[in-house]
Order: sequence, then structure tokens, then C-alpha cells
Amino acid sequence: MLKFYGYNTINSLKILMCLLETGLDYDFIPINIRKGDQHSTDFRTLNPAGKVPVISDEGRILAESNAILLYLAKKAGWGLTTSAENIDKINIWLFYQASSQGPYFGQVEYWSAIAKTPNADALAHYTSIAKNSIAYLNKELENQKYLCADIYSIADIALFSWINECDHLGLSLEDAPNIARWSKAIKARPATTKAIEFFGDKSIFTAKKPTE
Ligand SMILES: N[C@@H](CCC(=O)N[C@@H](CS)C(=O)NCC(=O)O)C(=O)O
Repeated sequence: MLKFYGYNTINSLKILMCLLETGLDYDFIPINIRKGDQHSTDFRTLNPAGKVPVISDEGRILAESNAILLYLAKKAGWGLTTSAENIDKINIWLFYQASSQGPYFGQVEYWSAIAKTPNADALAHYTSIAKNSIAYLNKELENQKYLCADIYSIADIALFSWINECDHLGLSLEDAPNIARWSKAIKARPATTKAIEFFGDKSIFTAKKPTE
């Protein structure tokens, strides 16, 4: 059985959304990163980087949420059998998310909600980059329902996870109506609703997975 090691985090949410969307069976194993479970010898054997999410399946161990998304989509035969052009688009979005959106939104979160010593310059700098990222995404969604034309895919899942935190980060979507529409459509999907509810609930430490 596929094992999914995760916690209530942006990157773990992506994996749960994809598992529920594809219907792949799995066991959920909570790794409480607030208590330091990610540093245990057992977990470091799976991911020496000491970060969630991780999956283990059929003798394969994968870290990095977007690499996991690609693995799961391929395993489930979901979305990757479309044209080469669409596969290129999905890859471009996954790399963009991991190298730009994720790190910059992460910095906004750090300087707005975590840093013990406030730094207005750092917050303004990263907020400005995050706003540019929002404008870019909004433009890309102007004439298409999802990031890869009209097909809901792992590209949408990857980008959605941080967009879903915009309120909490103080990033407005008022000037980004296409993102607002896209995000609303993704949130309305049963798999997304279940995944968000599951991680919003402390039962993740007792329940194995969302109830059917
Ligand atoms: N690029 C990685 C980022 C993973 C990551 O940063 N995970 C964080 C939670 S979102 C973590 O496990 N942090 C624990 C730590 O750094 O000690 C991915 O996409 O999976």
C-alpha cells in the first residue's frame, strides 16, 4: 500500500488533493514537524532532507511535492496522457511553482507571521514579488479554465495550495478575478474540500485518512 507521510502544510495538501482526486489508495502517516518528527532517524532514512511530504510505494521513495504529483498522476493515468504540448505546460508550471511561487510566498509568510524581528523591507520586497506572481497567474488564466487549457491537472493542484493562503498572507485577489474564479472552482471539487477539511482538523493524528 502506498504510504503518504505528511502534515498540515502547503506541500502536503497538494499530495492529499491528488490522492483524493485520482482515487489511489494510501495510508496516511502523520509526521508532526512542529514536534520535530521530521528529524527522527526513521524519517531521515526516507528523506535525508527532513521535510514532508514523502511517499513510499512499491519500493520507491519520493520526496519533493511536485515530483510526487508527477509520480501519482502517472501511476493513476491522470492527465499526463494528453498532448506533448500539455505535458510541457504542466512541467513548466511545476518548476515555476517550486522555484518561484513557493519560495516567494513562503517568504511573505515568514516576514508577515513568523519572524520574531519584523523587517518591513523584507516583507515589502517579497510581497511585491508575490503580487507580480499573482498578476502573472491571473493573466495566464484569462482565456482558459485551468492552467493547462480546460483540463484540471496537477499543475492546478501545485499552484492552488499557496493561492489558497492569500487571505492569511494579506495578499488580495481583488485585482485577480481569473484566479478568484479558478480557485473557487478548485475549492468546489469534492477532493479539495475533503483534503482541506482533513488538514484543518486535529483528527489527522488519529484518523488514517478522510472518511469516505
Ligand atoms: N520543496 C519541498 C518543500 C518541502 C518543505 O519545505 N516542507 C516543510 C513543510 S511545508 C517541512 O517539512 N519543514 C520541516 C523542516 O524544515 O524542519 C516540497 O515541495 O515538498
